[in-house]
Amino acid sequence: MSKLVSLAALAAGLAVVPLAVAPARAADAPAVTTTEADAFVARAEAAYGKAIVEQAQADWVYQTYITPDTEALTARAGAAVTGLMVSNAATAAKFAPLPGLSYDTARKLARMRTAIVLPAPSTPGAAEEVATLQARMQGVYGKGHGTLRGQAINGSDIEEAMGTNRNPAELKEMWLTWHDSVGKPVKADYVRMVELANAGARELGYADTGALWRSNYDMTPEQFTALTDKLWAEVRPLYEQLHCFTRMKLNARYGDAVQARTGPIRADLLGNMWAQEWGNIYDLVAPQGAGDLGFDVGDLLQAKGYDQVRMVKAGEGFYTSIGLPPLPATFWERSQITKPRDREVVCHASAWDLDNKDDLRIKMCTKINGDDFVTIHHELGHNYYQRAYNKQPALYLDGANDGFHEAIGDTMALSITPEYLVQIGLLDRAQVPSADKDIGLLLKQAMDKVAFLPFGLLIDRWRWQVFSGQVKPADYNTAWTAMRRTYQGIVPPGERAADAFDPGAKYHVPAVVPYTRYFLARLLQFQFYEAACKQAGWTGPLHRCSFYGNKAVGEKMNAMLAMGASKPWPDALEAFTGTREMSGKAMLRYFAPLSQWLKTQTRGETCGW
Ligand code: X8Z
Ligand code: ZN
Repeated sequence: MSKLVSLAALAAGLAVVPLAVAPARAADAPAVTTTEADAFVARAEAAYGKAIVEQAQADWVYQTYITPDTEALTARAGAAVTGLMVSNAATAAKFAPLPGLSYDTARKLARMRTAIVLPAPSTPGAAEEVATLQARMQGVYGKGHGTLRGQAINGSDIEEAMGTNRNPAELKEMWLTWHDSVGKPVKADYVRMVELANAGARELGYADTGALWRSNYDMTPEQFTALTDKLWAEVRPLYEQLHCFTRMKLNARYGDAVQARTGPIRADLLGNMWAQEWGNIYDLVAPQGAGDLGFDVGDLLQAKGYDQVRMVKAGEGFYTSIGLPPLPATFWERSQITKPRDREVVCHASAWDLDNKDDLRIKMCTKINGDDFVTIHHELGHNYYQRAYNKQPALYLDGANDGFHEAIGDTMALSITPEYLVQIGLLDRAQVPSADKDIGLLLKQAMDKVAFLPFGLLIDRWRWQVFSGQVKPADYNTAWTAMRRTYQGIVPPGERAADAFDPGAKYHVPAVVPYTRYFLARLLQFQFYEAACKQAGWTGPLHRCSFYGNKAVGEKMNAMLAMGASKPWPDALEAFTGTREMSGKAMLRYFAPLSQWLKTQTRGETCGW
């Protein structure tokens, strides 16, 4: 046997060499053993577990108290994690092709390479620069304002106002001022971030950062792109029906001068700053008779005197009803549930586990409305996932894939049926909509769930092209606007300046959070929900099913969650649903009656755009 060369120096991050993806070992490559691989993984994993806790602590303080100092602290912690991950990834690539590796060592080596969101090249200072750019962009977003009737309005208030305001001139003002004041200022930082991240991704053997992101799904990046194409093709016809119907109703409400009967929809009329979910304008599209649901969750919460903490308690109540333990006392002491009045924070909702054990928290600027009631369930889904896998080793402290992580809370929220609202005392039994209101209930859900699909897809489609260089900085905004039109069939409410950077006005772009996860989650949540309802023995219309209180479902769900990222995601999917395929079919089954109905409603319309 040839001389064995220890890779300890590499593992410690002292040397990083550019590598091809999973390179075949050259004949003259230094010999390494599986024992060394095991030892490297153990060391790397311990260092990683420690670094992510330090980063989470710094980032929590930053996001709940934005100052120049906390920005510097989080950037420093972020740079340390990036440096460590990039160096580990480079070393992992050397070990990866070694024959005879144990299952876990091989999987952890692979994860060390693929589970990096924002890489940096190994040049001195690069990790610091990337982390600084990310923190600064996120801060600009967090502190962002638009205007309404000429008055400054902050991010969480403008988000709410976009849902309730029905004045086209004011909606346009809010849309344009938000996009101009939040998006535009981060463009230069974004361009630089792309440059550095790509240099980092290339050192690791990936074509660009987009390919790196697509590599984290237990398949090749090309297979993943094809999978998202397949999924979108399944659900796209349903989206087009909903678009057609909604446009018809907006035209009837606002007239041709504001919204034409054909072509794309004006982006600010859909009840959401990004036109990503349209449930807030349900009142504008509700069908006569069948459409009056007789209640609104936000109104119910207000009427019963709920405050924000009580809303979160109700969310926790769903999880405990299916047999999961209550949240720890520290959750209530340490979470940010309402917007602090005396400092700048990142209001965009998120869920945290500060110690990778049980220091679970959410960070929200909760409003007492139906949207945030759903968001609470969404965030707690992250927390219960984190808790379920907290016995896993550090490199498996993650969802089966990122779409799973985003889908769990939404699966629970699909159980917020009228009957469930009666059970928790929010709705009177006499107010439960009768079966002839089913179309209305489905349409309300579709306005949120179906409307979201192309948005969930296009953010990363745009970023994939940006990272690959197919879209150059000078064309960032025109490409974005073109994709918004192609996928969603929407247009900005006014001219966009040459230096506009509209993608920067959506949280996940400046914060550099991949977004395809939400597209996957939109489909997965219907797979999980359908499976849960089946396990619960539900035989009625799917959208009326609530698995509230069902401990068997809770146990089976938690078993899937407890796997963390230890197995390829099809194993986790199979454990709960019995299938290994992600699919849009469950969602289509849920909305099948609505799809039929939309067809009759839009007969004679020129659908499409
Ligand atoms: O960002 C989120 C969560 C935090 S992971 C509130 N969501 C996406 C968004 O708001 O754009 C949930 C739905 C989609
Ligand atoms: Zn989430």
